[in-house]
Amino acid sequence: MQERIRNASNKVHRAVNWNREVDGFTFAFWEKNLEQMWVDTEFVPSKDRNVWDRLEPEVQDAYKKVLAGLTLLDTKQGNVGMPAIAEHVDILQRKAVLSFMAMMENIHAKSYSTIFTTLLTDVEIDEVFDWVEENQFLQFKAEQISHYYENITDNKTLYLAMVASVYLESFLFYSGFFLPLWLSGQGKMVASGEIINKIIQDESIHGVYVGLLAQELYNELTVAEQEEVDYETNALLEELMENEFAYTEDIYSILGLDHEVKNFLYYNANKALMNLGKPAKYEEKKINPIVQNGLNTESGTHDFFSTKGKSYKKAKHRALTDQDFSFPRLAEPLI
Ligand code: MN3
Ligand code: MN3
Repeated sequence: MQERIRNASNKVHRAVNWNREVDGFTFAFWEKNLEQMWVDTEFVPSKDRNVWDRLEPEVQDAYKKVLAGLTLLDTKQGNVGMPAIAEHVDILQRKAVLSFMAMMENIHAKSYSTIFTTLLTDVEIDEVFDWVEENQFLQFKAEQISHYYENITDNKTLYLAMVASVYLESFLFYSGFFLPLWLSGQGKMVASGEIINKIIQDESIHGVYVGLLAQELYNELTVAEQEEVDYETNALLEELMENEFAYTEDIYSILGLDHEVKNFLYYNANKALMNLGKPAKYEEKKINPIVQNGLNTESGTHDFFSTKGKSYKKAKHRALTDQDFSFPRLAEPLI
C-alpha cells in the first residue's frame, strides 16, 4: 500500500504562497485585475440598435470586420498565448495572474459575440466569421504571433513569446479599436463602446505586466542572446507593421480613415516598445483628435510603475494609488 502511494518521480509539488511577496508588482496586478473584472452580460449593446441601423453600410461593414478580427486575437491570446506564457513562468503567483488574464481574454472574445448578437442576423454573423478565416492579413498576424507561443523551449524563446504577447496586447489590437473609439467619440455605438473601453483597460494592464516579466527575463540573457532577441524583436515589429498597414488599407481606405489609423499604429507600436523597456522606434504623428480624446494619454500605461528599464523597482518604495492604474478610457461623447 505504502509503495503504491509513493511519489515515484521524487518531484516536489509546490503550493502557491501568497503570504510572501515575490517581486513587488505581481500582487498589485492580481488585485488590479480582480478590481477591473467584468463580464459581457453586464452590458446592454442593444441600446446601439437604432444608431446601428442608421450607420452607412460601409461603416457597418468595417465595424463588424474589426470586431471579428479582435475576436480572433482574443481567442488566440486566451487559449494559446497566456496559457503558454503561464506554463513557462516559474513563479506560482505569476502563473495565477497570467491565468486570470487568460480568462479575461476569453470574456473579451465572447463580448464581441454579445455585440454581434444584438446587431447582426445569424447569416451575417456566420459571414463575418468566415471572413476572419479568409482574410490573409488577420491570418498572417495570428500565425506570426502563434509561432512564438508554440515554440517556447528556453529563456530566449520565452522572452520572444512575451515580446509577441506585448505586441499583440499593446499594438495589434489598436487597428481594431480605432473604429469603435472613433464612433463612440462622436456619440455613436456608445453602449458597445463601453465594452471596448473595458477591453482596452484590460489590455493595458496585460501589456504592462507581460512587459515587466519580459524585461526581467531579458536581464538574465547573455549579451549575445540579448543581441539575437533584439534583432528578432525589431524584425518582428517591422513585419507586423507592414501587415498592419495592409490590413488597415483593406478595412479603412473606403472610409478615408486609413492614414489616421496608421498614425495610431505608430503611437501604439511605440507604446508596446516602452512596455518592453525599449526606446520608441517610430516618429509619432498627430492622432485623430476624436480617438485621441478617447484615450487618456497623460497617464498612459507606459508610465505605469515608470516602465523605463528597471521599472517595477520603483513600486516597492511607495504605496500604489489609483493614479498608478489610470488607463486609457473612452471619452464622453463630443455631442
Ligand atoms: Mn483581450
Ligand atoms: Mn489581453
